[in-house]
Amino acid sequence: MQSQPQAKYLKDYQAPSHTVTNLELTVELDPTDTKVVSKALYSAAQSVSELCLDGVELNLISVKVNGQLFKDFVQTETSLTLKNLPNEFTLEIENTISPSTNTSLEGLYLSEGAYCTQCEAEGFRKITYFLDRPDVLTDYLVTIIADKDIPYLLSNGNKIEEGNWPDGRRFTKWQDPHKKPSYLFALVAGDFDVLRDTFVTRSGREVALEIFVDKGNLDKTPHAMASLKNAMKWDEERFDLEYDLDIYMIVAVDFFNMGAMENKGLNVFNSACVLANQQTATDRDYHTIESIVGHEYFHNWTGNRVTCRDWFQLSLKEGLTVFRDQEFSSDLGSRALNRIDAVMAMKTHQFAEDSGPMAHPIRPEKVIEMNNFYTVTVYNKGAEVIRMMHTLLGEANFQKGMKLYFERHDGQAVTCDDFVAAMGDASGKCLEQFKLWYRQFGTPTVQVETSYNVEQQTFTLKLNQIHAENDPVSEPLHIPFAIELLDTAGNTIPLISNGKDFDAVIELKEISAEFTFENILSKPTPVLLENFSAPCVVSYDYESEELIHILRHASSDFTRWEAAQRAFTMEIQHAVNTLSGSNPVSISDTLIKALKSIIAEENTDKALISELIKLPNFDTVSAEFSPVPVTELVDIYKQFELQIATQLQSELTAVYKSCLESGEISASAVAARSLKATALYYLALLENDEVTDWLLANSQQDNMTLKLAALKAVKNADHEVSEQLISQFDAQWRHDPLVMDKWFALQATTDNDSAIDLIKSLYDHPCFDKSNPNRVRALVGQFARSNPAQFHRIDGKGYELLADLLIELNAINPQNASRMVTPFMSWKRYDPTRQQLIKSQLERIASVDNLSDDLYEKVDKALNV
Ligand code: B3K
Ligand code: ZN
Repeated sequence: MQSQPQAKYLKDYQAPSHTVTNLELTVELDPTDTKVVSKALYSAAQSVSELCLDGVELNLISVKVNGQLFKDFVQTETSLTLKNLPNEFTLEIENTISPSTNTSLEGLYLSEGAYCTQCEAEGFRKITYFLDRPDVLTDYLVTIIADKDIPYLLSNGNKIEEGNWPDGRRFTKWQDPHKKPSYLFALVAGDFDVLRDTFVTRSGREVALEIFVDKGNLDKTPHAMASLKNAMKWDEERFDLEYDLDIYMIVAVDFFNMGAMENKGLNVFNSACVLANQQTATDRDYHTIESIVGHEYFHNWTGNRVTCRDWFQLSLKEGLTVFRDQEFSSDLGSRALNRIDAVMAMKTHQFAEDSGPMAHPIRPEKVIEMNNFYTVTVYNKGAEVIRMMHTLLGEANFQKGMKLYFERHDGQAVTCDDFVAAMGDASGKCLEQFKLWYRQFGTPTVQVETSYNVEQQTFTLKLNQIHAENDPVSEPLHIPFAIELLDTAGNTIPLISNGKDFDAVIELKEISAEFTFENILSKPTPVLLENFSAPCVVSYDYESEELIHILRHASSDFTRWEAAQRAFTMEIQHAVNTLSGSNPVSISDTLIKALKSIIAEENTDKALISELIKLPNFDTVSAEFSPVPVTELVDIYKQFELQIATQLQSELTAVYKSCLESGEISASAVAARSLKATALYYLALLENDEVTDWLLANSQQDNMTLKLAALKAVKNADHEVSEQLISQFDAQWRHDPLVMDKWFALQATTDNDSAIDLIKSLYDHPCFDKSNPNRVRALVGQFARSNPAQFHRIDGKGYELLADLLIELNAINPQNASRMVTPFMSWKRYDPTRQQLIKSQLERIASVDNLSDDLYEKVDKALNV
C-alpha cells in the first residue's frame, strides 16, 4: 500500500540545524550518468550531531567528512541523515543522476539536447544532497565539465575560468558573489545562438546582457532584449534599484513547466515567453513577454537579494514581484488595460480557486507539495494585497517602506510579517489589522446599501463586510474601499464628509459602517470598489440604467469596463431566467444602444473599445450561478454574439474599415488590431461576402495577430472557410511547434461532437508531444478551459479525456498533471449529473498506483470537501 503523503505546517517552522559556506559544486555532464560532487563547510547552529539532508532520485556514490570516507548515515527515498558529526566539518558528497530520463522538468534535465535546471521550489535535491530550503544561503563555486562539442556551459554569477579538462573535455568555473538559497541555483549547457547587448546602470557600470536561444531563432530575440533593458531602467527610476552583477543571462528552452525562473544572473525561460516576431507572435504575446522578462528581472531584488524564510512565505516575493511587474507594464503602456487584465485574472481564476477545495490564504499554512502553491492566490491576490498597502500608504510612503525593507533585510531570508512591518514603520500607518489578509481565504463580500436624502442633500453608503463560510478569519478585515459618485452628467462629485474633503478611499475596518457625504445636489450614481481597490466581491443592486450611465460617462476607463461587464452579466442572468425552449433571448435595447455609441467614440483608446464590447468570459459569468447552467449559458452566448453582430453590423463594419495599421508594434497599431479582431469576431457570424474577403485577407497576413484573429473568428462562427484556413495554417507552421500551439488551442475549441475524436487524433500530430507542457496546455488545457460545451458534455466524454491524460501525465510530469487538474476542482458547482461524472473521474485518478504528491493533494482535497 502507498504511504499517505505528509503535510508540512507553517506553525512547525524551525531554523536550519546548520549553516553552509563555500559550496563547491562540480558537475560532469552526461545524459544518463551525470556526476555531481558537492563539497562545503557545515557548521552546526546549536550543538547538534545529526545533519539531515534532502535528496530525491539520487544515486549516492560516497560521503566524506573532513576528507575521510563516512558511513554513519541513514538513507531514505528523500533524505540522507548523517550521525555523530562534529560541530564544524567539511562534507563531500558524490552522486550521479540521469538528466535524459528526467521528464519531471525539475532538477537537471534535457530540453531538446540542452541541459538545464529548475530548482524552485525543491528541485535542487534532485541534483545533490543538500539543505534544500530557502533560508540556507550559501556562496557557490560551480565547475561544469562537458564534451567539447557543447559550446556554452553556464551557471550563476561570473565566469572566472574556462579551459580544457585533462581528459579532453571542456570546463567552465562560475563564482556567484552573492550568497543564495539552493532554489536560485542554475546550470545550462548547450549549443545556442546568442543575442548580446549591454546596459549601463545609472551609477555607470556596464552590464553584459545575453539571450541564448535555439539555433535559428535570433530574429525572435530583440523584443525580449528591449523588454529587459526597459525593466532595468524602470527599476532604477521607480524603485531606486540597480542591478548587482556584471552579467545577466536569459536562456530560452522548449521544455519548461512554467513561464520562467529567476535564477541569480541566469534566468531560464520557457521559449514561449522569449521568442517573438511579427510573423510568429501576437500582440498579446509581446505584452506577456515584456511582463515576464520584467517579472524575473525584478525578482533580483524582491526574491533574490531578500528571499523567503520558508515556502509558506512565497507571496513575500511573488505577490510583491507581480505587483512590480504590473506597475512596470502600466507605466510603459496603458494603465487601464493592464488593470483590466489583472482584475480579469482575479475574477476568472482567483475567485474560483478561493471558492473551491484548494482555497488557501496568500500565506498558506499547510502544504503537501509546494509546487501546488504557485497559485493565482499567492501570485495575483498576493499582488492585490501589496496594491492595497500601496493604496493605503500612497506611492511616497510605499517607496519609503521598500527602502526600509531593503535596509533591514538585504541578504536575508524573511517573512511576510517583516515586509508589512517595514511598510508600517516607514509610513507610521498601523497595519496590524491589515495583516489579517495574510491569513484569510474565501473571497470577502462587501454588501452595499445606499440612500439619498433630498432635503439634506446627503448620500449615505452603508457597508457591510461578509466573510466566506470557510474563511478562518472572523474579525473584520481592513478594506480600502474606493468610491466615486457621478452626477447626472457623468461628472465626478467632490466628496465632502463632516464638512471636510474626503479622500476617495473609505477605510472599512468594522464589520459594518456608514459613510455620509454632503452637498450632493441630486441622486448620484455610485461607483463602488473603484479600480478594484480590494480583492472582494461587491454586492449591490444596480439598476441597469445606472450601469449604462457609468459605462457611458465615467472618466475612468477601468470603471467603464467594469460597468460593461456587470451590465452584460445582468443581461445573461436575465436571459437564463427567461430562457425556455426555442424562444430567443436578447440583449436589451438600452445596452445595444450604448454599445453602438461606444464603438463610434472617436477619442477613446481603440483597445479599450474592443474590451468594452466583449461579453464577459464564461468562467466569470458561471460564478454567478449555482449550479452552473452550462448548456443554457452556451446557448445564450451564441444568441448574444449573433445579436451584437446583427444589430451592430454597420458600426462594426465602419470601425473595422477605420482601423488602419501597417503591421508595426506601436501602441496605436496594437489597439487598432485589437478592435479589428473584435469586429471581425462578431462580423464572421453573418453571411457577408465582404467579411469573407476580410477573413481570407487577414488569414494571409504576415502578422500573427491579424492571422489568428481571422482564424478565431472563422472557428467560432463555424464559417464556410474555417476548414480551409485551419489546414493552411497547419501547412504553413508545422515546422514551428511554438506557433502550432496557437493552432492546437484553436482546434481545442471545436464546438461540435467531433471535438473529442479530433483532440485524440491530434495526439498523433507530428508537432504534438505529451511530455512538452506547452503542447499539452495548448490542446487539452484549452479544451478544458475554453470549450465548455464539449468539456462538460453530458455523456462525460470530455471529463474522461482529461482524466485519461492526467493519469498519463502523472507518470511523466506530475507538476504539469497537477496544473491541468484545475477544471475538475470546481466540480461541486455543476448539476448533480455532471458532479457525479467528474467525481468518478477524480476517484479513478485517486486510485492510480504511484499517484504523485502533486495530484494526490488536489484530488484528495477535491473529493473530501
Ligand atoms: N519563481 C518561478 C516559479 C517557480 C515555480 C516552481 N514550481 C517563476 C516566477 O514566479 O517568477
Ligand atoms: Zn515570480
